[in-house]
Amino acid sequence: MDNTTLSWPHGPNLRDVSAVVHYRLGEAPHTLRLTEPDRPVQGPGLQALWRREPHGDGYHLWLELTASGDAPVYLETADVLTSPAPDLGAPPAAWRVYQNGWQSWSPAFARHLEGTIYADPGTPEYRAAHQPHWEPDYDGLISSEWVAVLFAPPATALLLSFVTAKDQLAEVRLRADGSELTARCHLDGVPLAPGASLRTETLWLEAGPDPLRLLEAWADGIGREMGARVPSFTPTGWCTWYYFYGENTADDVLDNLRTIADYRLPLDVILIDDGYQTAIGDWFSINTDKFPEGMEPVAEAVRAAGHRLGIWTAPFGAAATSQLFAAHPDWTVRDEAGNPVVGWVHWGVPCYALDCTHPEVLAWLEETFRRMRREWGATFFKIDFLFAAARPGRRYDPTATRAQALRRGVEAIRRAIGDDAFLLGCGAPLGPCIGLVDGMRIGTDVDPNWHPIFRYDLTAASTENALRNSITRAPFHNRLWLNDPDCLLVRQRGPDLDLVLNEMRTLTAVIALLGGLTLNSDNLALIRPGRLKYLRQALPPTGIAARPLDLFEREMPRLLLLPVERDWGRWWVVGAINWEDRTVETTVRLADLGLPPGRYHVFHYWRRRYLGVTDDAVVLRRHQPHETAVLLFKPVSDRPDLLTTTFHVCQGAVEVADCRWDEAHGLLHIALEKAGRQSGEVWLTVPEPWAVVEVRVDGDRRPWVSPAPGLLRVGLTLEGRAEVVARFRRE
Ligand code: 9PG
Repeated sequence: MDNTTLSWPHGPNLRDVSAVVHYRLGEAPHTLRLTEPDRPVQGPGLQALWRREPHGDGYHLWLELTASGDAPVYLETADVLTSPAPDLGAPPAAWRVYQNGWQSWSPAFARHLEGTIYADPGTPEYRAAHQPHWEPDYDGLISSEWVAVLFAPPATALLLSFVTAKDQLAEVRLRADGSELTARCHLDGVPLAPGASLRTETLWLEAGPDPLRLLEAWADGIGREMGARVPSFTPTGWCTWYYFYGENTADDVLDNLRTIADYRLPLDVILIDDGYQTAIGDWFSINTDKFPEGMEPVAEAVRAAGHRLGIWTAPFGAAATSQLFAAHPDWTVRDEAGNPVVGWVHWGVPCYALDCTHPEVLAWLEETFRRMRREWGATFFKIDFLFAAARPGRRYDPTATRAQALRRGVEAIRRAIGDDAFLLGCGAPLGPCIGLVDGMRIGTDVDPNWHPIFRYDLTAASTENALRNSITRAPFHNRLWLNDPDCLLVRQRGPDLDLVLNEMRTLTAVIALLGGLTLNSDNLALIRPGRLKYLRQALPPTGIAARPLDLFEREMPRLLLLPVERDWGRWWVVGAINWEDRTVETTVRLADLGLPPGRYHVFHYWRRRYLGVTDDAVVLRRHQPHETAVLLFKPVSDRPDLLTTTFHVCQGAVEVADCRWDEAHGLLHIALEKAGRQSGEVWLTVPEPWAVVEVRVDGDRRPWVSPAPGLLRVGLTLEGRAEVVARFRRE
């Protein structure tokens, strides 16, 4: 093997691999190309070393750069790998490329190089928010942030991924015509002083037959390298945004707080989202039309009711109309002409990007968050529009990259809130936040509509867009942080919600199967109480994400699998999603699920229907538009056993504390445990020669029904704990 080929025993091969550094010395642009690892190459004023180490079955690659002259060099980009597209045994047109978006709301999915749903709205706003490296040569370029997986069916996959992300933004670029594959670190023109050295982020290159496993391995790897924070407890809560959209008053919050108590809803965090402040940046200037007595009494009530107080901010912005900007016009990132750089336009108001390399900005950030914790008792912080801190421009510290500037800002917030507060990133560039945030929004906003009002923008608020990213980024959960799929809406259809029952159940099911943060955002004070049963079926989160099995087959994955294993049993919960606007027939095969061969009971959760036993496949003849069929697969047992409960979408994963079979006495003991109050059913399978004698709930005999031979069902109201004991005899 010569130095410019990277290969794996069973393929693929990367030929003509080199590394390239673009930099300036004075005004003159220079390009340095390296074709051999571990041999220094000298350019005008810059020495470069391309490093390669074996890692797993693959490689780690990075560059070490040293300013070797007597003047600083200005570093633009460092390609730790560039080559023609590799030979994956199939032409690029047949490939699926996992394309990860830049920030929380940016699209992520395994893009089909031909016939894709990907659309680039091409507007300046879209570029500012989603295309951090946009340049005029973007046509025909696929750019993926930090990680890409190239997959040629049936079984050739190549992972190109950065396993460090603190110092430089990094992307994998692929030309759709196959002419170029590049893994690039962005150095943003920072100066390297004479004698100084710098290293790029580390690229991990790996190949294998299973692209989903490679993506999961990357998430494990970068999480480990960057010290990901993965709390063991997954937050639940209620958020003001998706009903009130900022118009909520203090009384609205207090009404919802009371309703949560009255209905005994197991929701912890009360998140006061956007709208309480008079302007972005003026976080202690409370809008007294909405909060007449300020934030304190509301905060006090939230805490007194035993909830965690959550506060939304967009900490790296200063509205053009804010007191903050008026007082500190010098705190913003500047463009070449010296004008403040707009981070984003917030509901019509331009917000300038704060310069997080400025010591006064960092001190102000710390003071702001310390005060929120101290004065309001907030312990949950949703920090939004974080990409503003990484907007291109001039900064106080000219040696800081965009990634470093962003990270310094988030670090200041983490210092201020303490280690025990929950920090939720939103609108956040993903890589530099790893190790600092506890949770991360990984998709666009949910919305009362299924389809976005403006189609062809995969980041437009809509239930469909939010769910897509939550599914395609499911492998990040518990590896980079806890995923936040955005809020669950269960209110009845009407002027405030356009989701039909199947769509609302899909939102509920997917959020429940993905096991991440679970916040409701209805006006609970007005909701029809009957709708709360859906919310309860998603609570609490399991903490574990289902795997999107067909991630690399479909741009909108349809198949989620959550394996559950307890010492008293093992089962699989499947979410089969119909994204089509029409009824389809769907076949779910055991082989596609990777289940061990055997016979399985199948339960159709939302329809509360037992589908019988299969050793092969389940066919859903009328899989309705936007319906998620939640199917339970439970191995057939030769003695009475628990089939399922209807208290949670994951069917036993959270509410069944124990399940014991006492063969000698023919007794099945089931201990149920769940916060709140909820009615539901427990379903049991009763194989021959057993027959049920009686069922008791907390000692009292209960009626039961047999919906099919060999099956029985008992209804009960679960308040905290219940014990179900069924007695059987041999016939
Ligand atoms: C508050 C909201 C909520 C929501 C966040 C974020 O104009 N835009 O492109 C745009 C994108 C996202 C967005 C608002 C506007 O939503 O995701 O949960 O906190 O801010 O303003």
